Amino acid sequence: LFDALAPQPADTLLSLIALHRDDPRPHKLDLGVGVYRDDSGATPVMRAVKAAEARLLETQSSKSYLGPEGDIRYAELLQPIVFGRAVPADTFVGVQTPGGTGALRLAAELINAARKNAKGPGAKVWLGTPTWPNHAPIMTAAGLTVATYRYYDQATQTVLFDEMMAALQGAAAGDVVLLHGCCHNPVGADLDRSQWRAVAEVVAQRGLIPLIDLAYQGLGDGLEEDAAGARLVLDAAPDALLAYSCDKNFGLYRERVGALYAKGGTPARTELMRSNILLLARVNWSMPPDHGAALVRVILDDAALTADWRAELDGMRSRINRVRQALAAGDPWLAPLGHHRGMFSLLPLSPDQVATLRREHAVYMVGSGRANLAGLTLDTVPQFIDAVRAVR
Ligand code: PLP
Ligand code: TYF
Repeated sequence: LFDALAPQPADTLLSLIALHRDDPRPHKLDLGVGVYRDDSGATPVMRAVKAAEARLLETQSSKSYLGPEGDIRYAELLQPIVFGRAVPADTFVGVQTPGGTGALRLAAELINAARKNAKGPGAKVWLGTPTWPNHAPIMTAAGLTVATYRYYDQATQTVLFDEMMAALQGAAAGDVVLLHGCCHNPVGADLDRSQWRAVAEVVAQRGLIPLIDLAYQGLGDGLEEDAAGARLVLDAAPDALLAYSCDKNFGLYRERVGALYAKGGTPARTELMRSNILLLARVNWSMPPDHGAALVRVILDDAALTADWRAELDGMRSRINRVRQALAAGDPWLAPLGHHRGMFSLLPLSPDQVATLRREHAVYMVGSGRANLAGLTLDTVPQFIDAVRAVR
């Protein structure tokens, strides 16, 4: 049977981890996989997470099953951070998921379940390109059809907002539009406030369903600022989905901490979404892994731990933005990076140039030209600028 399988390429982002690890050159720079790094190149466990782990070890009295929705209090405590307020239980469903990836998959399967019953066309998922390489495979694995528009021009480093709007204006009612909430991966360029307003308007007018991927809240301009665009769209759309990840802003990566929020236009529809989300969670993972979400719950349930988490997150964001400004000031070619936010920027480099950077300069970036700027420090910025100048 299994001889019939088609060979599949490895995940190019995750393969970079091993390539960098096995490079003996001491001056090597890792701008590959999207994890935060501090000034010493480490991806530390956050202080509040360590404290919450100690508390959990002391106080957790059972590891008995929860349910397909996971830790309910966790999903409730995240609401003010994501939405700016507690959202009404009769029109919002929130469940814990294995990472933002699990939330995306669950969202896609919910859409597909509805699409199959509706028996019409529709429920095409619109992706702006380039996007996170897992987006399209997750959507198609769940049975959905993907359509694309150009979001960003790599050569000129500009957001192609007119092309995006044209695509959304041409989309059919019931089509899904996947939006990066903030800190676009891989390009780094987000929509500004007036562009978010225009997207919210067209989503409402055309009856589109937003699927917002919010995986880097707090790493751009701040927790509130980074959710502002998503909130505009959520307010405008009667039905919407939001796939959330705590893996970057709580530094929990391998613990796999996410949430899916679904907004239904009516209580009846919301209840349908809820029961289907729970069924789909059950057939995929039964219930999500507990530990990481329990840590987030412990932190958000405690004012002092929350304050410390926010302070450390502020420090992480400031560090990334200092590196950005140093790059932007260090070479006119890198000036657009000053306007980008989050860990990533997509540089106008060819795969050959990226390969040369790796081979001759020990600079590890994704072949697309994506750089994780958290892999730099103010001390290594000049080394990076010199290497990039050498291959240009
Ligand atoms: N969405 C985007 C844009 C991402 O970059 C990531 C990164 O991993 C995810 C979703 C998934 O996050 P998680 O690691 O929580 O599954
Ligand atoms: O884009 C990145 O680097 C992060 C991490 O299959 C990641 O989002 C990359 C690939 C993957 C899972 C996470």
